[in-house]
Amino acid sequence: MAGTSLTPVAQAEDGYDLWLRYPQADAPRSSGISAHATAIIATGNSPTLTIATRELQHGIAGMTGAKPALSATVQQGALLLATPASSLALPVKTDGLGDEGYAIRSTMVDGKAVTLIAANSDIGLLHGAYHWLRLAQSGESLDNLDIRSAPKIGLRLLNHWDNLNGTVERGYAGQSIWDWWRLPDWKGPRYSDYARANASIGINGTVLNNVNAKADSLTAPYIAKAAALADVFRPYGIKVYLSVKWTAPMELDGLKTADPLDPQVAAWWKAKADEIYKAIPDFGGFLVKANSEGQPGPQDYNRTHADGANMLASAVKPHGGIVMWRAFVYAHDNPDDRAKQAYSDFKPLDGKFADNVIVQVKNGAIDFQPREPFHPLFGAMPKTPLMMEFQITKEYLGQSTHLTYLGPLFEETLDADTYAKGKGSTVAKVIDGSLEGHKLTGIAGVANIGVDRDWSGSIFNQADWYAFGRLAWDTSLSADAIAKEWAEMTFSPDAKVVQPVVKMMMGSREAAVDYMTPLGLAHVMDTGHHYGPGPWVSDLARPEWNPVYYHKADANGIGFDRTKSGSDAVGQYAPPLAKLLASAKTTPERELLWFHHLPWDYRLKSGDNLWDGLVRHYDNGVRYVADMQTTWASLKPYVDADRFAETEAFLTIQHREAQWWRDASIAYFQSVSKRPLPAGSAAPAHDLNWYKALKFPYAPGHN
Ligand code: BDP
Repeated sequence: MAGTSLTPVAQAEDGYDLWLRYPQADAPRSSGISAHATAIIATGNSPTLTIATRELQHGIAGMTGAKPALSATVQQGALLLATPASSLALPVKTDGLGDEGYAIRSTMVDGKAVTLIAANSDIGLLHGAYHWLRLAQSGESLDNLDIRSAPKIGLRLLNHWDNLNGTVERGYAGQSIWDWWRLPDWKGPRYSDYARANASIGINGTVLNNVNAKADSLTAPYIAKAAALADVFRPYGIKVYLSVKWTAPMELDGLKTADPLDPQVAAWWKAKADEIYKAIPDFGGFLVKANSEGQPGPQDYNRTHADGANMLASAVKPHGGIVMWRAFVYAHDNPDDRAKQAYSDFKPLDGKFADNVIVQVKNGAIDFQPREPFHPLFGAMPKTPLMMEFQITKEYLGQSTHLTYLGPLFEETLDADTYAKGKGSTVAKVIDGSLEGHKLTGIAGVANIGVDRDWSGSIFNQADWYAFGRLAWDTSLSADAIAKEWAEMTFSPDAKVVQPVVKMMMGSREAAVDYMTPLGLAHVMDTGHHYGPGPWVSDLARPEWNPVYYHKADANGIGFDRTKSGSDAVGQYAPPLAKLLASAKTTPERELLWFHHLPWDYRLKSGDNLWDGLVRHYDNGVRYVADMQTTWASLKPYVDADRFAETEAFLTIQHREAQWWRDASIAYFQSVSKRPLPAGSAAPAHDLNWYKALKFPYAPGHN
């Protein structure tokens, strides 16, 4: 947008509208939008089409001040939504668009110039409508459109770690949006607003309850509650799924065992699946956390994960359901490197899973750290569909207040090369099924949604939800392009706002890596709540719960040796990659200490020794946050007062906490390395004991 006289928005913005704000556009843009939406024509009739046309009318009315009429006949300049089932001769082929994709083209229909949104289904039309609105909101040209878009990944899901009592595990945006208590009778407006936001970015399913599941969610009253939500979500193209507790047959109906090979157990699950599908005919299926962090599972009966998954899979199979079986496992009695355990458990099961099972793998082998190398299971189970699990909620990345845009983290993992079938075997190709020809494909994001008015705990956290959805739809999008779209819709298409905002966002995750876990460090946060630093912690029951297990810092050096001389986790990667990672010199520096234990005077590419370089990373992280504060302050004239003030306050918190992370980490590592700080680096504000004494018994998100 050319405009130089952007006026601040007068009305208060509380973030509830997310990226679907549709504010009044300036004069040239608004008339451009009107010219391409003289009327809206939908050739068909369904709840989904009603949503699509209503959304278009609402959006266009917001941006132009005039609501386009619905019309039954094609007219010049109209927006026309049609499937091949309509009586019109469509000048656009819908082959290859699947059930959810769409085409948008500026074309002639019945002799009139129109913008045609074409799809094979009404859901495809809804997605197309949102795409058109995105263009309009971001100030893109609406002339000469010729767009085709279809998702490569089939299941694009949110995972809610929401508990039946309304709390959200690792949730930093308030209580759960599911009002289980008053469901199914009361279905508040949040539910359709939630579905609308998800549909606008292509998310097509949601797992309603925590992976640390209660059996109660499978009782009749709770099935009815889930069914009520499914009814709201259905016209938006969103299915519901449930997390299940392995021992539910014992807890709910007194079975003596939960052994997956016991016929009574299998019969129980079959009857339960039948009951669920009666209430929710398009129910998606089950998500399972088994034999992990104290959850029961088939291994308790000396059965494998495949035995367990396949038994559940056969229960949902007649209904077209699927099972998502999580690979997030590590056992207290296994002395092996925690980063190796999921691979060791699952790799031997490749080829043993039923065809409606998909194994859900976290992006990294430990646990959603600020940075982790991609999980070695990607590319290592060619016969098994694998789905990605990202964490959108920022358990380890500043929780609700830090501005740490996750787009670059998602992109880095999706673009990582597994070398499974030679160069270019990216993680994205593993999960979209193209590498091994799998049809069942998926990606999940642990939701960052709660009842906070702004849904996600901060305005900028909304960008992480947005980026997850956009990348799930199209893994080839760049984090940068997504940030730009988001900023245009969330604030304004004016480059004066967009450029600095995108710049802040794009470096923000790297800054958090710098002030929390530079150079490949991981898992150095304080216990339980995972809020703030605790690299000194060494007294927890299980070795792999302790930060000292992960950084292994001592007087000589720091880092986890995962090469042959250490745990040989490197050997779990494909040979060409394993070879690179075997040597510190050919390991990307950003993952250095993840794979190598190195002396403090190891020389980094910058010329600094490891100790000095480490300290400089901490300093850089803090400095980046200070720079974001300066940038944000300069945007005051262009951002509405409420959203400006919130972000300003949160950046102040982030700066204080970045400094705390830096100071506490340096105080601790210096107590071990006994080295002086490099020139220009300030001493921590307090001594180590001061940091160790900090306690946060009421930090949110912690069970
Ligand atoms: C960890 C969380 C824990 C989750 C677990 C999981 O700290 O709350 O239950 O992952 O993914 O990140 O199962």
